Amino acid sequence: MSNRDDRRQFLKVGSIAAAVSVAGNALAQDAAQQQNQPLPEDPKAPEPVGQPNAAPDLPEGTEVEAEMEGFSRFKPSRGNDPDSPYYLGKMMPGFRPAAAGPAPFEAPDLTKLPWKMVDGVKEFHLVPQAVQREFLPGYFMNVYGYNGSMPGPTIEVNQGDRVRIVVTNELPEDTFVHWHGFELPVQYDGAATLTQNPIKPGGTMVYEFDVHEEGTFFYHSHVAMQEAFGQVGWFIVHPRKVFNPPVDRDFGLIFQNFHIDPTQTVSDSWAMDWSWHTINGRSGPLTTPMVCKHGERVRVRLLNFAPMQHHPIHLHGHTFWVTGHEGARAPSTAWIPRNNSLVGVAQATDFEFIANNPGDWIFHCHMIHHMMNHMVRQVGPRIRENVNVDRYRADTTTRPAVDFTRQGPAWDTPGYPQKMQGMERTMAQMQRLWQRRETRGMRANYPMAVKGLMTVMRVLPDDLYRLVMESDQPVEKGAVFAEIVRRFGDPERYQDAPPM
Ligand SMILES: [Cu+2]
Repeated sequence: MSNRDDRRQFLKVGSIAAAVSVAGNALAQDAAQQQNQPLPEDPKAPEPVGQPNAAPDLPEGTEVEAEMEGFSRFKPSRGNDPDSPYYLGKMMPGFRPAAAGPAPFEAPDLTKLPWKMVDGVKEFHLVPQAVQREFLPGYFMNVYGYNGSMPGPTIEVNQGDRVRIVVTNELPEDTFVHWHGFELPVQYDGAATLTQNPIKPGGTMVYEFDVHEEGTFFYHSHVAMQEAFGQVGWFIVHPRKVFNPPVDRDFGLIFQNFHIDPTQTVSDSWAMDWSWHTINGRSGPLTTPMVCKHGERVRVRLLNFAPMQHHPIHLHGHTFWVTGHEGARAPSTAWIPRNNSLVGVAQATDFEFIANNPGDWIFHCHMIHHMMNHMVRQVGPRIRENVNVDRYRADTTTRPAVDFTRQGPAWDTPGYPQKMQGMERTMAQMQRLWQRRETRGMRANYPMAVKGLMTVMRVLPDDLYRLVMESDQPVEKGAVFAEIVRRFGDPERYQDAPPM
């Protein structure tokens, strides 16, 4: 039996389990045993990893089902009826029971702001300051942030908490902090001198309020130029009652744009054009992938904190539900299924989906100019001395040949205003990309694909998730990808990645 026939067999078993309301686990295990077949061989493919041939399975002791009304959490599927609550997995719960509380919020590449309980109040210390942020390996930019980070560290609280945020200004100029979206006493709104006096350099202000809301909020400076320099951070409020259906993962991504001229490290906030793009303060491929398990329910909260650019946000290989915005959780009757959703400036959107399609899926802004850095006319050959693009455009027959060996001066493709070839990276910079656990087993040339406002959602079968995220076993580049092709794709058409 081929790998695909095995899967069909498994999924058939899964649907019977759902139909007769039997806990799917025992049947799924039977299916896993049936699947224990030899794999097609590919001499170039990395060795099998994890538990080769492992079939998708429900975790031990779970009460959730593998399939509901024609929608499977283990394979791409739509469901039988758009009016069903389980169409496209709309109300399908994750593995994590609601009783376990909300899934911890995770913003890749950002830390959380610590707090201590003082007289029944959660007290945070927030320090606006000039910081250096490594956008790409070796590219350190001078930006504004909080507590050494840009964006600032995440404030994470529960609905009903009272919070006290002690803000001590280490910027060389006045600042204000606005708690975006909170219905709080006006004196703490941080709306510059409309509501308070400036926090002077070295000065401190205490903000204190009850949080009766729940949802996706953020804090930011209320000085426009400081916002353009990066002063923003998450302020996540978990609901008293876990949102239904519960999720297993709760990721957060802050999208920002900066105009930083070549050889400069400081953003030009006057520019109407933007040359550097960051997700949680990193540009692709330094954006750290989000990693989840096959079959989980995943939430991604996405904040657009660009000065003036909107972002059509696209996830490959899945269809997500838009379950809320920065205002509030939307009632499920208002959810919309999409695979691309526009997030405007200072808006946040919550996406939820069942990760039913294993693989490394790109998650990105679909604006062409945001898919790589320096997609602007101020950068590249056009502004270099004695270089005029028009001479290449005038006559295509005499256009100099492109040097695809990538050596010598002709390496700069004539006629292209940008360095379309990608960025040159040193071995140390490449190692920086691969040092992250989250990238283990991805294709060797994945960094060429992930640029600007791009990151990756990795959907890994349980055994591969444990291999990548929890074990110290070495994992060859491409091994996890190859294994997923073996199990879920067409191994006979497997393509090996050239080593970088
Ligand atoms: Cu964009």
